[in-house]
Amino acid sequence: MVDRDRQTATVQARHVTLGLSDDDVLRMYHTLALARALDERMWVLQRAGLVPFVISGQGHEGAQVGVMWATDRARDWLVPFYRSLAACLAKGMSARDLMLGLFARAEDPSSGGRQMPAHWAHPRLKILSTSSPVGTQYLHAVGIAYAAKLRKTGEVCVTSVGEGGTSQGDWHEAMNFAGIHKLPVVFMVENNRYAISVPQRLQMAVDDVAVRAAGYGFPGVVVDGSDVLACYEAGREAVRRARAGEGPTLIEAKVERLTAHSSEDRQEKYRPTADVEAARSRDPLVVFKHYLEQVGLLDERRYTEIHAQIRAEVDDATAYAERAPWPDPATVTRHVYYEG
Ligand SMILES: Cc1ncc(C[n+]2csc(CCOP(=O)(O)OP(=O)(O)O)c2C)c(N)n1
Repeated sequence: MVDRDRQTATVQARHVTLGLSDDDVLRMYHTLALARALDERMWVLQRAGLVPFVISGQGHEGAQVGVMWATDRARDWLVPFYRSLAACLAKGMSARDLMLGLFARAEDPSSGGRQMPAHWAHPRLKILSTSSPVGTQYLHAVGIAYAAKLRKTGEVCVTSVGEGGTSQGDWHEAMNFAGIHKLPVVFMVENNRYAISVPQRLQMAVDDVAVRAAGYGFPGVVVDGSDVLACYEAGREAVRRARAGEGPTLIEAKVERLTAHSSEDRQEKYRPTADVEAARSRDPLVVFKHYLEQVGLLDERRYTEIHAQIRAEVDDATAYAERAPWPDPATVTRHVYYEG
């Protein structure tokens, strides 16, 4: 009993030591679990033929929520990529916002239903629209961070990419420029070891993407992406450095891709079953749930309550988006061709 109490106290010290309240970690859990539930619903909708395409953030939620929690979510910027569903939720997008994008409805804040699903954006929440070529978001983020520095706004910009995207020239250019100018940007790499079917060893000759940061003159850290608190801690230090004018940090979160690359992919064709099963044991949602249980913040009653709430939120978002009006075909060229 004494040992158990001691163990509980040590574990509890973790989020408290990090300066997070009980309410903070419960809200973080809610965000992770909501992201997962929305993502799972999206697959069901796709398989039912109601939406065209899904690309998943399952397995990446811990890294995204951890790092986003370390930002000033009203003041700072996010330049997401297609797996950033949980980061967008953490930044303030709603379940309805995300579903409206999937159903390509006029009210979709990302693009008014004009972009592919998972091209998240929300101008009012300072979430920038993304392009489809992987890695380009790093350049956009650097542009925002450069503007913030010139204008002395104190804003920080967070962006993220998969490890495969770090092979792109854009990625290296962004890293170089940000290092030279000590820009207030937090670079994340969500390393799930696969770029569609290509394993990491065929994408790069190093084990950790993070080591490359040294070549651009700023720190790179590796963090366990299944541990939301470790990601928060890394994010907090990166945001502190950025805000203090010390420049960028590269956070490489080792995450798992719990699904196929997208709804167009069958990972059984190239990924050993044992690998997929091992990935499940590093599911950030399960790891975080276990932590909250250990510190006495989550019991069966509260778990049921949270998940019932989430279920209702996902049902509402689905029904709302499905009923929402389509964009007017007469506006199909808006934001595509000059209209002046
Ligand atoms: C420049 C470019 N090349 C190829 C593609 C096709 N593509 C889309 S996602 C992807 C894999 C990217 O892998 P990674 O960056 O590791 O991210 P992950 O999907 O694993 O999260 C590829 C090759 C693209 N969108 N853009």
